[in-house]
Amino acid sequence: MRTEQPKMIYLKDYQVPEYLIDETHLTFELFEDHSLVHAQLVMRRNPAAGSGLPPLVLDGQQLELLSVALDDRELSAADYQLSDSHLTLQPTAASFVVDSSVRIHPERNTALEGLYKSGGMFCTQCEAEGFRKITYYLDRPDVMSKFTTTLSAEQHSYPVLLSNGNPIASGSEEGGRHWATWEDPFMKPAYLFALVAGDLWCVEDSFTTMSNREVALRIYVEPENIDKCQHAMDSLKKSMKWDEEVYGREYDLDIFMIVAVNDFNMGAMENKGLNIFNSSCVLARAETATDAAHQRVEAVVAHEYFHNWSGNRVTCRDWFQLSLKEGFTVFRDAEFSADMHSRTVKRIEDVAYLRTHQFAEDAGPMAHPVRPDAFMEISNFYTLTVYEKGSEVVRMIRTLVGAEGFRKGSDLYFARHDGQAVTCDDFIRAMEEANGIDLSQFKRWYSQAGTPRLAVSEHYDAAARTYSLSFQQSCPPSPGQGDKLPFVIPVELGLISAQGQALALRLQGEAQAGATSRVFAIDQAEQVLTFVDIAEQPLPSLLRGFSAPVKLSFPYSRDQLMFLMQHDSDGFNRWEAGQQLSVQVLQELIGQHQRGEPQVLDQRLVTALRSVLADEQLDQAMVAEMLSLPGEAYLTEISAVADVEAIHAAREFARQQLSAALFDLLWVRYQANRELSRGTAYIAEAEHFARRSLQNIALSYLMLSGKAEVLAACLEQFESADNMTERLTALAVLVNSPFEAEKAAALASFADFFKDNPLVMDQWFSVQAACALPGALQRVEQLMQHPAFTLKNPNKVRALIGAFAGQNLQGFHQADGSGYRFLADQVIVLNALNPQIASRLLAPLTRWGKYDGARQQLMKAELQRILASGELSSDVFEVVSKSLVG
Ligand code: B3K
Ligand code: ZN
Repeated sequence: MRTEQPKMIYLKDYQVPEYLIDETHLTFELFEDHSLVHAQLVMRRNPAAGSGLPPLVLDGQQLELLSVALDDRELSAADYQLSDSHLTLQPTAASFVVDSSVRIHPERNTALEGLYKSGGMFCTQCEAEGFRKITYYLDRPDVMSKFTTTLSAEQHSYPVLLSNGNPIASGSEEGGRHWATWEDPFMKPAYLFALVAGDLWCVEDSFTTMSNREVALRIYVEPENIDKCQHAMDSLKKSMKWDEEVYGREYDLDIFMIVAVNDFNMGAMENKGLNIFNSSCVLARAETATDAAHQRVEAVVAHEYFHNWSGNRVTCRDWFQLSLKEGFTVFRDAEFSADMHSRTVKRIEDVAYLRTHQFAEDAGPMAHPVRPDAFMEISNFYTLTVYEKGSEVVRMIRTLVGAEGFRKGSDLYFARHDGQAVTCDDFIRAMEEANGIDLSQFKRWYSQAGTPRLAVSEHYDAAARTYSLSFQQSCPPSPGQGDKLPFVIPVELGLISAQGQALALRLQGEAQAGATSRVFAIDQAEQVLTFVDIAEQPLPSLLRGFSAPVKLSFPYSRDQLMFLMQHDSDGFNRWEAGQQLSVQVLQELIGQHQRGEPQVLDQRLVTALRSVLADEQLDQAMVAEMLSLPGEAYLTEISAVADVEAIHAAREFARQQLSAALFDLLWVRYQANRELSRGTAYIAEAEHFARRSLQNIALSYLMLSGKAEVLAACLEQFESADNMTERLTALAVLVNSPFEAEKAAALASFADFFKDNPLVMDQWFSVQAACALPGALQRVEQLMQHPAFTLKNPNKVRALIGAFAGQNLQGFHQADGSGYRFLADQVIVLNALNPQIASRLLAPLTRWGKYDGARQQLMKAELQRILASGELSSDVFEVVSKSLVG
C-alpha cells in the first residue's frame, strides 16, 4: 500500500544500472508462520555506468531486515539507510559481496505477488516487480545474474521442492525437514526467478530436441488433478517441435517443468525452466473442460514455452519494452494455434477479440502506445495494447517482409542478442538489417496510441479501364497525444469481377500484372492506388486477413457485402463481409428501437445466413462464426454513444427472427451433429471443435423458439453429454431461457456434481453472471455468498464479478447505477486484498465516455468514491485517477 502519491516513471529517464549482480545465491527456509530468505549477491560496479562508487540502492518492499553484511562485515543501522522501498549501502570497492537476511510472510500474502501460499503450497510470482518482496535486490530486467537456490521445508507437507534450472543436491534435516538446491546455468533477471514447495504429483514425459538432447518434461499438480494433465503435456511437446521447425529454436535446459496453482493473478508465468500456471491454463479433460478451455491450455502452454527464447534468452531492457517479449510471443502463439487448427477461424477469433476489447482500450482514458513512455504501476501495463496490438505490429512486419524475410530477421535478432536485455528498437533493427529495409516510419506503431482509421473510396474510369482506390488515414487523439503522424498500414487487397473472378493486379506504371491478392503499404495521410487493365467495375476486397489493426471504412452496399460473403477468395474477408452486413442491419434495428418504431429485420441477412447454413462444403466452424452476430460489446465499441437497451433489444430481436426463419435448417444441423457427438469419443481437434461449435450455436438459436422438442433436446444434451463443451452450452442456454423449473434443476444438479472442481464451478458462476435476464445483480450478490465463492481467488472474482461487469452489459449498466455501485464496492475491498485484480476489475467503469450523460455521472461518481475510499494501491490509484481525467 502506498504512503504517498505514486510517482510517474518515464522511459526517457532510463539509465543503465550502477551495479551488476554476477551471482545470486538464495536460501529459503519456509515455515507456516513466516519464511526466512538469505541472499548472497556477488556484485560489481557496472563499467558502462561511469566511474566512482555511488551508493548501492537495492529494491525491497514488505521485508523485515534481520541482518546485512558487506564483504562479510556485518553492518549496523548507521551503515545503511532503510525505507519502505529501498536499502541503501555504500560499497567501498568495485567488486563486493552483499549478504542479507530478511523475514517475510508468504502465509499472509493475498496480493499473490512475490512469495505466497496457494492452498497448501508455496509458490512465487515475480514479474514484473515481485522479487523485491522476496529479498533486497536490483529488481530490474537489465540486471541479469546466475542463480543458485536452496530451499528447505517440512518434508511431510512439502515433499516437492523446486526452483529454476537443474537440481544439484538435496538432503534431510533434523525435525522432519528437508532441502534441495537448484542451479540455473543461464543468466536471468530476477523477474524470471521461481520457487515451489508443496505436496504435488507429476506427470512425466520427455522430448528429444533437434540436436538429439533428451529433455525431461514434468507437469506438477495437486494429486486430485493428476488425470487432467495429458492435454497440456501434448501441447508442450507440440510447441517444442513447432519452435524448432518454424523458428529454429531449441530448448536449452535438461528439464522443463510446469506447476499448476489455483490462486494466480493471470494465466501463467514463463519462469526459466519452471513455468507456474494458473490451474485453468493447465488442467483439461473432456468431462470438465470446454473446447475453448482446451484451446486456451494449448495456447498458454505454447506461449510460456515460446518465451524461453522470446523473453528469457533475449529479455527486455526495461518494462517500457514489455511488448518486445509479449507482442512477439503472442504473435508466435497465434501462429502456432493457426498451424495446429484452422488458420482462418483463429484469425477471426483474434480479430473479433482485438476489435471489441483492444480498440475500446485504445479509445479510452488508459490508452497508451504499444511501447508506453510513462507509468506509475507497471502491473497496469500488461494490457491488450501491449499484448494483442503488439502482436499485430509484429504480424504487420511479417506481412511487409514476407515469411522468409521475417525468419531471417528473427534469426538475426536471437543470434545478436542472446543473453542480453534489449529494446523494441533492437528488434526492429534486426528486421531492417536482415531485409535491407527502413522501418523508421513503421516504428510509429510503437509510439503512437489510438486506433487508426482508414477511409477508402473508389473511382472506376471505364474509358481508361482504370480503377482507383483512394486511402485516407487519420488517428483520433489519445491521452497526451494530439496530432499523429501517418502510420505505415499494410493493406492486403484483391479486386473481384461481377462474375466473382479474382482480377490480376497491375498498378499504373508496373510492367506487368502481378498476383490477384497483394499487399500495399499505405504510408501517406492520403494516397491513391490506380490499377490498370480493369475491363469492368470491380468490387474491392480490402484489408484481407485483417492485415492491419485499423478501422477501415468503405461504402459497401448490403448487396455488395452479400456478394463478398459468397465470392471473396479470402476466408477471413468472407466472414468480415457477413459481420459488416450484420452491423448495418443491427444499427438499423437500434435506430428503430430508439425512435419507437416497429422493428423490421432486413431479410437479406436471413438470406445470407440461410445460404451459409445450407452450404455443406463450408467448414462448420466457419458456419458457426458466420452465424454469430457481432456482440453487444463490439456494438458498443463502434457506437459514438452506446444505447445499452437499444443494442440489447436489437440484437435479441435479430436472433429471435433468425431463429424463426432458419429453424428447420438449424434443427437439421443440430441433430446431425449431436448424433455424431453421441457416437464419437471426444477429441480436442479442429474438426471436432468445429462440429460442436455449430451444434452449440444452433442450439442457442433453436431454444429461442420455445418449442418443447428443443427443450427436450437441450435437456438430453445437458444430461447425457460426455464432455463439458456440450454440457455447459446446454446449461447456458437453459439459464437464458424462460424454463424456470428446468433451469433451477440443471443449475442445482450441475453444482452438486462438480462442487469439488473449482474450475468447473467457475464456469457455473460465469454462466449465471453473464445471463442478461432481469435480476442479474441480485443473482450475482447471492452467488457471492455461495460456499464455493471467495474474493481471495482471482479465478472466482473473474468468473463472477468480472463476467457480470464485462459480459452482462444489460445487468451492469442498469440505469439506477446499482451495477456501478456494486463493482466499486468490490474494487474497494479488493484494493486491500489484491491490488492487481482490483485494478483490472475496475476497467468497465473507466469506459464511461461511451455512455449517456446520466450513466457517465453515475460511473464517474463511483470512480470518485473509490478514489476517496482510503489508502489506495498504486495499481488502483493510477487507473482511477487517469480515467477521471480522460
Ligand atoms: N509474463 C507473464 C505476465 C506477468 C504479469 C505480471 N503482472 C505472463 C505472460 O505473458 O506470459
Ligand atoms: Zn507472455
